[in-house]
Amino acid sequence: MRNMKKIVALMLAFSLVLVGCTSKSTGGNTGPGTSAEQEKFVIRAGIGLNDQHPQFKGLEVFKEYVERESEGRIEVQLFHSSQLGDDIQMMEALQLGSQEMTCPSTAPITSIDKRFMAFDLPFLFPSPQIADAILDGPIGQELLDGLQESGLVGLAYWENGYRHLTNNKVAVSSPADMTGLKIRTMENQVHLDFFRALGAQPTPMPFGELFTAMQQGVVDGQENPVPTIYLQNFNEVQKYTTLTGHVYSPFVLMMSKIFYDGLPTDLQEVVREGAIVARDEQRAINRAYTEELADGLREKGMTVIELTPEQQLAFQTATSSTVEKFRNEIGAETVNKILAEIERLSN
Ligand code: TK8
Repeated sequence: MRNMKKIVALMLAFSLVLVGCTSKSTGGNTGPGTSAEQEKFVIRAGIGLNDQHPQFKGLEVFKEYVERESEGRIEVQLFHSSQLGDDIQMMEALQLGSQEMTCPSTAPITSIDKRFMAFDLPFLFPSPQIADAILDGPIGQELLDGLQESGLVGLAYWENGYRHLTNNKVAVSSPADMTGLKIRTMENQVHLDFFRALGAQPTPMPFGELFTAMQQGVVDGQENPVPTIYLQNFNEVQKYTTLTGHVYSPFVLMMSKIFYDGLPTDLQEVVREGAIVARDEQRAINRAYTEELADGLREKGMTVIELTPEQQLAFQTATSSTVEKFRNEIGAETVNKILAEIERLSN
C-alpha cells in the first residue's frame, strides 16, 4: 500500500512536468490572443472513499460536466480510496498547489478553520432538508469563502450523511453499552469529546487506516453513514450497526486556490457550475442509497439496531454538554446563527 502510494505520487509528479511542458509550448507556438484558449488544464480530484460510493458518482458527474462545458480544455482525473492520501494530506497538497481538488468531510477541515466544528455538534440538523438550507445559504457560503485565506476554494457542500455507530462487541442500544468500547473517530475535537461523554475510548485516525484497524482489533468500532458502512464492506469486520444518526457530516468539494486563480474566468465559472450540478445529483444518489442500504446491511449479515425515540434521547442527553463546551472555540457567532436558523426552519 505504501509502495503503491509512492508510485502514484511519482506518476503525478511526472504528469505535472508533462502538463507544464504542454502549456509552455502551447503558449510559445500561438499568438497571445489564442494561447489562453488553447491552454489545457488537468484537475486531479482525490477522495478517501472507494469508487462505489455516491461521492465518487458525484465526481463522475462533475468530470462529465466540466469536460463537456470546457470543450476539452479541462481534463478531470479521478482518484479514490486514499490513492492520493487522506483528507488532511490532500488538503495540504491543495494548499501547496500539488493537487487540484478534493472533497473531505467537514470534520477534518477544522484543522484549518475551527468554525467548521459547528457541523460536528451532535444531533444538530433535524433533517437533510434543513442541512441543505443552511449549508447552501449565507452561513454555509460564509464558511466556504473563509477557506480562501487558507489557500482553498470551497465550491459546494456535498453529502456524506448521518453517521451511525458500528462495532463488533455489543449490540449497542444505550450509552451504557458503550462503556470502554474503542471507537475510531475522525480527527476532530468535538467527535472525541462526544465519544468520551458516552463512556467510550475514542481514537482519532485517518479513514484510510480504518479497515485494517478494525480487522486487527486496534479498534472495536467506528461511525460513518450507511452507504460507507455498506460499500466499504465494513460488515466483514463489524457485527453491529446502531442507527444513532448522532451527527450529519457534510462534504466540501474544494479546489486549490493556486490552481483556481490560474484558470481563465470562463473556466472558473464552469468549475463552479459543475460543483453545483454534481452536488444536486450526489445528494440525490446518496439519499437513495441511504434508504436502500440499511436493509442491505442486514442482508450482508449485520445486526442493525434501530433506536426508539426514548433510546435516541438518552444519547442526546448524555452528550448535551457538547454545545456549551465548544461554543466559544467554534465561535459563538457562528454557532448562534446556525442554531437560530435551525429553529426558524423547524417551525
Ligand atoms: C473519507 C472520509 C470519510 C469520513 C471519515 O476520506 O473519515 O470517516 O466519513 O468519508 O471523509
